[in-house]
Amino acid sequence: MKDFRSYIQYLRDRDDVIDIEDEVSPIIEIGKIEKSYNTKKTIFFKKIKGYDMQVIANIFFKRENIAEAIGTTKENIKNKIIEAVNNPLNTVKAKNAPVQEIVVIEDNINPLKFLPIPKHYIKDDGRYITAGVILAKDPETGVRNISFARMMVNEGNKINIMINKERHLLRYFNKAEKLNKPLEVAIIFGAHPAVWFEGAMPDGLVNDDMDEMNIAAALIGEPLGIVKGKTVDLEYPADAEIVIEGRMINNIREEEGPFGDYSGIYDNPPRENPVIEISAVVMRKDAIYHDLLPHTFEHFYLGGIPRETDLLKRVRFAIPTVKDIHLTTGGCSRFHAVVKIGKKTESEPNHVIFATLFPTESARDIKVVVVVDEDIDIYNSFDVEWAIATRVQWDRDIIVVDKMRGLLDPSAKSNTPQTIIDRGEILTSKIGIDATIPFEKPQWYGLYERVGFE
Ligand SMILES: Cc1cc2nc3c(=O)[nH]c(=O)nc-3n(C[C@H](O)[C@H](O)[C@H](O)COP(=O)(O)O)c2cc1C
Ligand SMILES: [Mn+2]
Repeated sequence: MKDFRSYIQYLRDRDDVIDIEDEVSPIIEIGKIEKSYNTKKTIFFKKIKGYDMQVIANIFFKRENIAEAIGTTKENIKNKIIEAVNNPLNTVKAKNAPVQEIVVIEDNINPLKFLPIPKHYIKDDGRYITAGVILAKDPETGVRNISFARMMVNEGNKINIMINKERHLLRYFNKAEKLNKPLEVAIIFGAHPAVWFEGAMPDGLVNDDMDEMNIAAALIGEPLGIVKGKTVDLEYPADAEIVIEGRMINNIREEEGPFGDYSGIYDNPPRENPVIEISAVVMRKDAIYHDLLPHTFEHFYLGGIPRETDLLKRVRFAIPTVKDIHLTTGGCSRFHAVVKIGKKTESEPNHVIFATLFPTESARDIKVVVVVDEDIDIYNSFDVEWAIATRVQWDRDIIVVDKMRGLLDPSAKSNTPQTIIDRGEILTSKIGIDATIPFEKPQWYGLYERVGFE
């Protein structure tokens, strides 16, 4: 896979793409159609009302698509990510830069004039960029970060960006503010899908001193071709579709939200968030706009698979008999973890529960950990529930832990009304379920024997 376009062609060749020929409005209509193909197809919108530009969405609607974008199989995806993090590659100056075929630099650029940025859900605060990834450099070290954040685009050249406290991007911006310098950013659409996926890597899996462009190159499997920005000191993928160049302005915060978010609820109440001032928009002549509908399986996989990888690495380090971890889509790939172990001693399930809940960015929102034996398919919710039904006694097989840190779950409690607004300490309780067969009475084993034909 060479770039974004060859990836789309690859999806087309195996009939993973549906073309929408009818004219579609970027306001609400587009989101409704995206929702209807949630787990089914990549969607190519050919005619967008009021725009010349076409739109693609839902490219990662199944796990295989992510695996193939980074040159591996669904089964090996976590190993491939760990390998890339441990063995970054590099970037090189590209020979040509299709992304800069068109360059728009003007006063008060309004991207809504040419980019069909959607309003997805009815109560969203406005029109949001959801699939652009943000490239920035650490103002002190120059290390490059790629990340996702929702960005609301108003008329004019200002964008409101929502960044949580744990984010590398916010650390960079805080450093820049201390140095009295704006933080330059490049918002990238339609780079190689491995670059897109890398943008979803959370703190802990990737540390803020690791260069994420080099990790993206390792996921692609070859050096990543880059070109220097027209108005910023940043080099972005030369084969991308569109890039918005700009800077995060010091000491300004503006109200943003509500926004229909990851967990399928509106992120409310509105909060004060940083502002990006746009300095240029560059694009291909026939650029395709890339969109993502929040609270779809694509969103879950992007958020969940890097976190599963981080958790697997950490939990297996503590308890080597751990085989795999799944963050289930029913729990938005964030709230419910299922861990498969090849249990050797009776203490392991409880150790696994505590190790999985160890409070890192990847574990922060987990509320349920189910530990199962090796015969259970952790990607099959029927099988997991069957293990719970036939192997759990609720008076002995659960652990409840109170006063842990949460964030995305609306039922989590805040200490004060202000903590909801400033995203301070939001508390949640968590449960661990040991759904493994107990060792204590070996003579019971016959009780747990599965039916079969051999
Ligand atoms: C589609 C998508 C949208 C996201 N939106 C936001 C967001 O609006 N704000 C935020 O803080 N994190 C958001 N995240 C999570 C982080 O951006 C993501 O974990 C990222 O890797 C963190 O990057 P950083 O720590 O390098 O800044 C989003 C993730 C995905 C996949
Ligand atoms: Mn990062």
